[in-house]
Amino acid sequence: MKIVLVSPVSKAGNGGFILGLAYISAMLKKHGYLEISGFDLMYQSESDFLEASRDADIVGFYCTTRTFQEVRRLTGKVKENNPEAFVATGGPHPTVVPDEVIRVDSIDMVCIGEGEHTMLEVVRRLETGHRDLSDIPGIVWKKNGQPVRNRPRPVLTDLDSLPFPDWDLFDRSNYYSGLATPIASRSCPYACINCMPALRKIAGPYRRRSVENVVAELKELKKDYGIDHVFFQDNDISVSRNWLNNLCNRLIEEDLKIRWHALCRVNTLDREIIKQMKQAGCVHINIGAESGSQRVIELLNKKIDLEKVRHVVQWCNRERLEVTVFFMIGIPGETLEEMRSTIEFAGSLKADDLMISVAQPVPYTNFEKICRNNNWLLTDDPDDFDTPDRTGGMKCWIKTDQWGPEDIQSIKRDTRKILKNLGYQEIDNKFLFRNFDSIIKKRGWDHVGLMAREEIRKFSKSRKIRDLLQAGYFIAKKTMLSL
Ligand code: B12
Ligand code: SF4
Repeated sequence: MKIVLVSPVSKAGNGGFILGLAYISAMLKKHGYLEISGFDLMYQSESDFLEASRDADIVGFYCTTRTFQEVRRLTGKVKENNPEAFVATGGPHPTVVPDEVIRVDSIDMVCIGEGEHTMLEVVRRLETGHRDLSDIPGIVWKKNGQPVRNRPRPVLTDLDSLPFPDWDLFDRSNYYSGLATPIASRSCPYACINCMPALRKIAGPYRRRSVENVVAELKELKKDYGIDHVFFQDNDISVSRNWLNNLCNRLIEEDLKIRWHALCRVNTLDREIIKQMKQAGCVHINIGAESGSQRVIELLNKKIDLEKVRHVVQWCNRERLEVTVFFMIGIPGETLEEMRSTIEFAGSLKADDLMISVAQPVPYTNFEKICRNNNWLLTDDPDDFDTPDRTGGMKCWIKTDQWGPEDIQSIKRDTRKILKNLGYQEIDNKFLFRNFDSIIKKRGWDHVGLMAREEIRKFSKSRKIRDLLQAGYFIAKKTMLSL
């Protein structure tokens, strides 16, 4: 069976190694299906992909809400060239709205949720020459042109039973060399309104791999790919302090000399675990504070304490562990005064960098529901979200009774002024670095040089003028900050 797996690009561009497809590829290869090629259209050309699909038996698309229009267009092209190809889709968008996705003429099947076992069963069936998929759980497919929804697939409870992702699926030279992006868990047990229930629908209930399984993957990455830097893709690596503690202990014992980054929630962190993370090779954590007002944190159902955010930043500074803190403004129910207090709180922290974004009404979240019920949404097109405005920042897409996009724009202008006065420097109109020196002190110049080199390499591979211009801008900013 010739199988092509592809990730299309959205208007705003994509990033990162597509883990979902790499997991599917690993499962298929484990069972003897070796003729698999992967295309990440952020870096690989559409014509090469279409050429490879010409004689493919199966073409599988990774699809997010933002890439759905591209998936629609490209599935059409695949069928035009190769009407016999079986076109499957999966990922966040098909999982949330399978019935909408299956309506596309050129799509034969939608996978709901995890795809490793589903895809294996589908490939095995198609190999026999039969196209009746009635008994395969977790899909919506077309029987004589009509959509049929099969029974749901039970969620995978033992993540350790999966093979490690296929790191050779995409041309690795397109991503940061020496860096890998594994994931130790799926989903998240919390229920913040800006994220849930969409995430639970997409990723299922929270599950994680065993420490031993994660360590085994890291060892393999080091041995087979020379990886010395890992960025965990988990929504939150610190859900269980105990698990994190065990991971750190094992990494210290193994002395793998792998530096790592991770996203954490502050509620489970303390001084001891931060110290241990540093000893275990952790160089950077991202934490979400979201607001400088405890009342707004309650509105978000974030379940953290603002004072804890301050402590975590202090502990990280003491351990020389880089820390980025995420904030949002423009939350339904928030006052303009509270947005200003967020800026003040952010500025008062001694974090290495801050990311202050405009909250976005992501589809199928409670946040979106509140806005919809109050008629506060200014767009119905999710493609608008996160799309940079003329200044490169994010736009506000809601108008409540108290404030709207103009007010947010004016707060954004004030934010830049306030933080720049406090010594923050801006990069890519997004991140505000308190003091780039602090990062250099914590990591060393070689890292900054590496970041710039990798950026040039990554963008120079792209054939799009827009990407090259963006790269020029990005590199200039980075260089300015590092000199
Ligand atoms: C890591 C991550 C990233 C990484 C890497 C993304 C990537 N392309 O892999 C980075 C940081 C780059 C990133 C960026 C973005 N992300 Co993101 N990201 C995640 C995160 C935390 C984990 C994804 C993951 O790797 N999961 C593990 C793998 C194994 O699961 P999976 O990808 O879902 O794949 C499985 C199934 O979906 C299915 N499947 C997937 N593809 C296919 C294809 C076929 C044919 C089949 C049969 C099955 C199948 O099988 C896979 C294996 O079980 C998720 C949240 C989550 N799920 O926990 C958000 C998430 C996917 N991201 C999201 C968003 C919005 C974005 C951004 C748009 C954010 C932004 N503002 O720029 C960008 C877009 C980038 C892109 N390429 O799409 C949303 C998507 C929402 C939606 N409805 O589309 C999510 C769900 C988060 C959320 N809170 O809503 N992201
Ligand atoms: S915002 Fe983060 S902590 Fe909250 S539910 Fe989503 S992933 Fe979990």
